[in-house]
Amino acid sequence: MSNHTYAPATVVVHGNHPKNPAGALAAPIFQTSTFVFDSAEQGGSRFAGKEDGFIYSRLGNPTTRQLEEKVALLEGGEDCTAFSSGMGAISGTVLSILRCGDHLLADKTLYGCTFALFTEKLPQFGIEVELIDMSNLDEVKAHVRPNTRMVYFETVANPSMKVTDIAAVSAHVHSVAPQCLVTVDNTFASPMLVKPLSLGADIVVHSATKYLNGHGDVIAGFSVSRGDIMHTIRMVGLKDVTGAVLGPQEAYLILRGLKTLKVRMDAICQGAMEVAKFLDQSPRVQKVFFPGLPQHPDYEVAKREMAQFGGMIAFEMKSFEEAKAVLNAVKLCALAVSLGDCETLIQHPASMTHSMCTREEIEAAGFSDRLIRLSVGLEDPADIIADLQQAFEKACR
Ligand code: LCS
Repeated sequence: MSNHTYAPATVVVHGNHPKNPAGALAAPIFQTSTFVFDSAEQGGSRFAGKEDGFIYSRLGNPTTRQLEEKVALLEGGEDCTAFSSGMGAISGTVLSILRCGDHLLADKTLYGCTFALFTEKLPQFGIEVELIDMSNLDEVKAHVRPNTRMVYFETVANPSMKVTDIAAVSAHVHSVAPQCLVTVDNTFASPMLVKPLSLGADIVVHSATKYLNGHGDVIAGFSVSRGDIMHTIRMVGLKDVTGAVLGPQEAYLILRGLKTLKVRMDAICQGAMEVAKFLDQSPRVQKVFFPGLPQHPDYEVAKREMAQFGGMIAFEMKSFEEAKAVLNAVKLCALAVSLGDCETLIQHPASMTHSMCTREEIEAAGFSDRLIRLSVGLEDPADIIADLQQAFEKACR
């Protein structure tokens, strides 16, 4: 039994078997900003990194630490740093690594705020940002340069559902630019479906607001990587640059939510497949973007690299007006941004999550103002389908 490796369904429940004070089964919430030292020498040693132990909750907290260790295990990384949002994790990660004069090669389809950070803010720091289609390996080969310090993309891109071949991109990037860190936003897939580090990526970032917490009541993020990279991200990106620290209450809620990640993802993926098939055969829908449908351009990559196809679906109506009318006609689906919750959420990327992008940027990212995005929840799929059906009938006359 000693070499036995636990399956993901077990890891989400047990993590690395922390022994809680007083034998508590659930993680205690260490609601404290600071930690009392036994002596001046001990305080000095902790600051000098010569002695393990907590100092101040911006640098680490036992509840948050238990969560970080569980997420590191789930993603197969040496260490993890928790942040108070996904954007905290992304900005903390890139600003820890990139310097003036570096080249960042990123996919052109990204969550809207990541897109804004990369295209508006990073260039102000002298970082050269280039956007390409990362799912096209020839484009990757043509654009990686000796000074490319980071390659960045989303496992399943928000909102076009493009799937990038993590293994192929990582292998090529490392062969021509060994110092380059391949960074993957694994929010849409979660470690239940893909482990980017095991496919060759260097850093994984997450909005834990989504599937990892899973209950729509927390904003949080993670960065996961090797120990040395993580040390830099924690001591620079978290401690000094963003200060975007996750509080212990939120850490507790995510520890609780994570316990059901495997069963939630299984049910959500199964439901999403049924909903995608319904959308695919609906005469009201022009095009369905779901990597689990064989006509999806990245179906083969998704089959190879993903355990299941995920819970996110996008679909295009015939006009912007029809898309808007559908959003106003749904009754069960909640008209809200975010994703990965128990409730099915529906939103309009062009005017909501990606409203900071110009029409040209939206087109380049592979979608339009006719696109609706659906985060399939845990309801009975037949009820989600019935809701969409009645909304189509009302909206498309
Ligand atoms: N990465 C991805 C892929 C995301 O979709 C989001 C948020 C973030 C990072 C940022 O995470 P946050 O700071 O919000 O925790 N995506 C959202 C979305 O599609 N709708 O609302 C938020």
